[in-house]
Amino acid sequence: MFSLMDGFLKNDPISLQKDILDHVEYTVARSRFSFDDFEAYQALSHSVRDRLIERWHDTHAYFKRKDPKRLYFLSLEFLMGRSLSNSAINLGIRDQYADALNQLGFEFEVLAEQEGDAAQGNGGLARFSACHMDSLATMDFPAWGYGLRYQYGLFRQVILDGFQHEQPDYWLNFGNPWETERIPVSYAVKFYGTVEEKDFNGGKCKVWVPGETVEAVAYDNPIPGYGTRNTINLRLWSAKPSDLYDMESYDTGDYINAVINRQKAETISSVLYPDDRSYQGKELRLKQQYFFVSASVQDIIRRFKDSHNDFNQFPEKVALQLNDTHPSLAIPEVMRVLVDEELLSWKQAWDIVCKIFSCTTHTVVPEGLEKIPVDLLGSVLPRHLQIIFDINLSFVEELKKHFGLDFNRLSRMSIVEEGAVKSIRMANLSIVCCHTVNGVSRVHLDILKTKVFKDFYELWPQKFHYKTNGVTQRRWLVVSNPGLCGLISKWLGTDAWIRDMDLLMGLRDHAVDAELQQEWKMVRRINKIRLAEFIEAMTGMKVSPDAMFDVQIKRIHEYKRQLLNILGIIYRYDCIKNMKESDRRKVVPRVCIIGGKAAPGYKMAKKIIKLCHAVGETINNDSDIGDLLKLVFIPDYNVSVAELVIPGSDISQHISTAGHEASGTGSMKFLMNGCLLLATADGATIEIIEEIGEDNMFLFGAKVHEVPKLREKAQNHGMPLQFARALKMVRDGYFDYEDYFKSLCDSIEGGGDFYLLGNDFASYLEAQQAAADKAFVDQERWTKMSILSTAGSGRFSSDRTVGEYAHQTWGIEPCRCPF
Ligand code: 26M
Repeated sequence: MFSLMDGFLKNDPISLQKDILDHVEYTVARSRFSFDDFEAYQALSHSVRDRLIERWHDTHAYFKRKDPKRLYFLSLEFLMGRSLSNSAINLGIRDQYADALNQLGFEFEVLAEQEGDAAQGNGGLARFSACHMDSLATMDFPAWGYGLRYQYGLFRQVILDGFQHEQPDYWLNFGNPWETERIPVSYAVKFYGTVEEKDFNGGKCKVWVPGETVEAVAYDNPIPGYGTRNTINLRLWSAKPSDLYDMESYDTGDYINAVINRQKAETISSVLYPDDRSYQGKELRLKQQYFFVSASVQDIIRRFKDSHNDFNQFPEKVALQLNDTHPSLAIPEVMRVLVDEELLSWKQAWDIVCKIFSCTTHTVVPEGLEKIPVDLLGSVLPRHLQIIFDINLSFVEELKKHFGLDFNRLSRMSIVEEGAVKSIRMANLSIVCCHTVNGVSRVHLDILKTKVFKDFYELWPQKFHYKTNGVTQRRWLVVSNPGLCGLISKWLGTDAWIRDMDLLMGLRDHAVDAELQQEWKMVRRINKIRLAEFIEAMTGMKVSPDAMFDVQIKRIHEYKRQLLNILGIIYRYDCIKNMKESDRRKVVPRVCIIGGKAAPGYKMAKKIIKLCHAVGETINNDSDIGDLLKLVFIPDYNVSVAELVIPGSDISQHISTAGHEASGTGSMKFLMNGCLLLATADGATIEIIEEIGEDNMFLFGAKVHEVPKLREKAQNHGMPLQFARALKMVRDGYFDYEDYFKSLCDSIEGGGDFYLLGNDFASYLEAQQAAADKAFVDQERWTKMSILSTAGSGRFSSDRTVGEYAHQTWGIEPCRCPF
């Protein structure tokens, strides 16, 4: 007897083959006797997608029946990367697909390479969203993700003559098999216009008469959990012209212009803003924020009203998580809908708002906090500005009661910033309205409490918490490093660690086992060979897998100190050049690998990229140096590049000036993959040290509490000699472009060395030479450190982070759909 609960699709190789061929013929519209790798990829992903859809329907039917409290995760950025391998693995049918494909003459891995990255985000914050979606699904939490469906993702980086150029990422060009357009799920989103007061029920009510209306259409992306049937939804909104739009132009007969104007609505979801604070206060960015927030809030309230009729139950059924302040307009939007449309009293609505919102902040510096000019907000969202003013009015009254007439404090804490440009402080709005504000590492919370949000901490200490970031081992080990993954499961005797990372601790018992060490080295070497091949394909450079692969991949930023790395490389180059032949033989050969994008408007970051190329050009072509030192810049760093580079790295650098990296998550991916860390005690690294011990990594540099004093000293003291020498080579044009690099050098020498490169240089070199070079020569010790790194990485799974959020912040429980 056939049962609906079985699902319709079978997963044996014959059924999978038939399924793929059907998609070749009917979805891709190619002959099943003749199709290429890309067409095979398309057919394969549609076949996987069918299976996702089944589980997704079952999951949502189950959630609807059980009606648990749901979490809604709102983020302007999701950096998902590729979906094929991840989905097939999470569904538990990757190997069956590989078999089926083999018989058709294709290789799963080759087809997986055909997929482009979904790069709907910038960096850490956006990967945070992606990892959290994977963990939420895997841990059976009833959750939804909401975001914006950009037509152009993060720009592509193209390097010409060593300079970064940006090109648009038109990622939808070849179609996106992972999404489903939901034409019926669409909402009108209003902008501009005026707010009118109308008589209502013997009182007054506000009516917003918009000047523009845009339609938000849902695109759903299934997110499968690992080892569970649960498959949750990431709903991204796309802007379409509204039917209500611009009727006047039609009436006046200007048909062509009316149609052209309609198309302008689509620009709202056209492009992702690169992470650059100078973009603050831009109208399009504000419209993007409100567009996705308004559609999401309407959708959430519609779903609630489907099965409830009393808004007092709203906080028992709904938790809204704001990823940084970017979606914080959701707060006045919920107030507006509840008061103006659902006709709740202000007090009722406010009580609800105070119970449902929580946020995570990813920022360390106060200058990084988002502000929106009052004039702009008042023009684009006139009703929301009123609501924010009203919230602020009550808040300032509360402040006066608490602190008395301390005007300095009041003006610092007010949601409205007075000044040349009167602005709304989105962080203040979030703190006032959220029940919980989370930092992303322990030291980050300290910085929030003592610096960035000190005033707020003194008022509401109970609101401030931290959940140290984590990353998902499904993508960062299972998908990207199958070799190591198999080895871990073999030695632990189980693959249960894929859902319970603490089990990795079991590897500690085998860290010095000669057999494991041998196998570990072998797997790592294969990954290095794969990376060397990739480097050759991308840059034309041949590098030897015998050398130490020393990697720094992340966004280019002054505080992340890629410049410290490059100056260290220059120093090493200079040393090797001046060495006697007998000493050269003792040098550990190194391949230094740097990758990362600079925000298009960030001049210093772009100069750092050029410097990296200029130094590489000199070193790589110096016959005195040969294979002893190479410097490679990997262009267009993204998620899938990271998946390839991380497993093949020996050492990775996380060398931000202490107190500047809120958490850092790249380090966690390297750690899981058994790559040793060369790092400062900043962000989450401080907690990594506690897990694996100082002996198993290369730690250097000033500590967080030492930085302020050292900064004063840096103004007055000279640089260490080796540092001055490396810098002088840049200044004097050893690598050419001396005029172009002048401001880079000045930022250190003339500018007070804000990021303390000079101060940390000596201990950086020591960590590189005395520790890393020495340890690498002793491969037994190195491999032990590598195994202990993986063994100690369990705490940095996003499963742990999400579990903490669920329990401590959101108040949600797992809701596991039966298989
Ligand atoms: C701002 C204005 C206009 C356009 C874009 C932005 C913007 C976009 C992204 C600003 C910041 C953005 O991301 C910040 C970020 O990624 N922060 C990082 O978050 C990680 C996850 O918590 C942390 O590990 C990093 O330490 C933190 O730098």
